[in-house]
Amino acid sequence: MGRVLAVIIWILTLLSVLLFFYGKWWFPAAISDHAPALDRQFMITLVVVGVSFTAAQIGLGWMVWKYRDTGNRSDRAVYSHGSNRLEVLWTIITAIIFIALGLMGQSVWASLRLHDAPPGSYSVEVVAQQFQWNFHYAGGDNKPGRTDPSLIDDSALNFVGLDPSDPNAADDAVTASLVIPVNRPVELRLRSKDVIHNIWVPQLRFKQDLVPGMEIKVHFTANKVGKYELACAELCGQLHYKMKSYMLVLPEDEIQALQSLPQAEYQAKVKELLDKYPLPIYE
Ligand SMILES: [Cu+2]
Repeated sequence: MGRVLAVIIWILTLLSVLLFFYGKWWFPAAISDHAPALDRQFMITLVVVGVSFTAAQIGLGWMVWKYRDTGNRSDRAVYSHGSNRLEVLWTIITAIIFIALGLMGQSVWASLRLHDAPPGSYSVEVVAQQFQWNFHYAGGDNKPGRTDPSLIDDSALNFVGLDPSDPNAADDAVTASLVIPVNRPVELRLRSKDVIHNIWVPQLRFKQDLVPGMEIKVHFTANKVGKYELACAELCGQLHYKMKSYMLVLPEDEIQALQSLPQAEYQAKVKELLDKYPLPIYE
């Protein structure tokens, strides 16, 4: 029985490792400037963890094989205290590996979150709520209108609390889809009206919480025109599944044309563009 169990453990290990080489259900093709660095880091982590996993499972199978019940009554089990020296050694090795992986990955993470967005970035305010996304654009003047939480009125469709008396607000638009230019840094100012939400576009290799009471600034550059699915990746309530939207990455001239439109036409144009661009095909 011991031998059979050992062989099953080894076969299961081999099959689970092979699944990673099979390549299906893997990441969709990336569309952001930081994605190659992030994917490289992910691959290094996967290889390190994969090698440790395989080694641990081979060792487990070997133990099951070696110490199986041979029917020999004199073969009694003995209690072992283990080896303190070995335990200290593998704890230190594990700590070094994980701290090193963390240090290697932090530069990409920090470049998107801790540094200011480059000048000339396209800025969008993102206001999440149960259960919809609101994307607030500054319009042709590039100055977002003043917002005030006390002016938020969902029944009047003022989801972000835009102040109509502010002249900068006159050309602003708020839509349920994220529309950004291609090959230009984009800054998102992330806020939430109620609970923690999370903005995620798999192709961007980008995922970030939106936390009530905080304005979190992040920035990235998308480099491929198209339509992509955008989801809330934080279980935020009963209708969490409804927080699905789209991100449109547009050529600069389409963005400029869009920016000059008043709110109602802006909405209609975004709808038209959403129909124009197909979703990427997942292999
Ligand atoms: Cu949500």
